[in-house]
Amino acid sequence: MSKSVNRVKAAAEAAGLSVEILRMPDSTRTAAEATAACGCDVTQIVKSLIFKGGETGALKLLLVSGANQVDLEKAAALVGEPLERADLKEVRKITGFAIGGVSPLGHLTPVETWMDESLLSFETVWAAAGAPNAVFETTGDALKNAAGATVAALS
Ligand code: 5CA
Repeated sequence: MSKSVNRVKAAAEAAGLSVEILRMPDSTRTAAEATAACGCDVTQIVKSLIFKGGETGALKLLLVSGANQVDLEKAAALVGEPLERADLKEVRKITGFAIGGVSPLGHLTPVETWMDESLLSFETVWAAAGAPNAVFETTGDALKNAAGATVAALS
């Protein structure tokens, strides 16, 4: 396993979350690709989107369903500052993951994390595990706890 996938595994274990990380034969880089590879509904895919605070420059992780877009006004109100997309290099530097493999867990530097409430409504969800073909299945509630995420209406 790659270093970044191992980091996800270790972070899950440290948080008491038992996961099996699957390396898929096909790409899981996008929500659509992950849907096909996991054989689930696109709503069950967890998008791990990194934004940057317009005032503090701090990165924020927003977890939303593969079927939803982040509502930037709602998210900014919750976070307390305007948000913009973080650039690729910064995502890599802070999380240690490349776009398409950004996991909700195991970042090099802790990132404040928010989860859209819709992710709690599915029996299970699928999240990226540190590489563009690595995923794990869990429940929304377990993911929220392991990621230390604050649940809110983000979409
Ligand atoms: N592995 C899948 C889900 S299991 C995954 O990572 N999906 S994702 O939605 O969380 O990550 C892909 C997202 O990265 C896209 O939704 C897109 O918003 C973002 N992205 C793609 N290219 C760039 C880019 N050049 N800069 C910043 N973000 C990007």
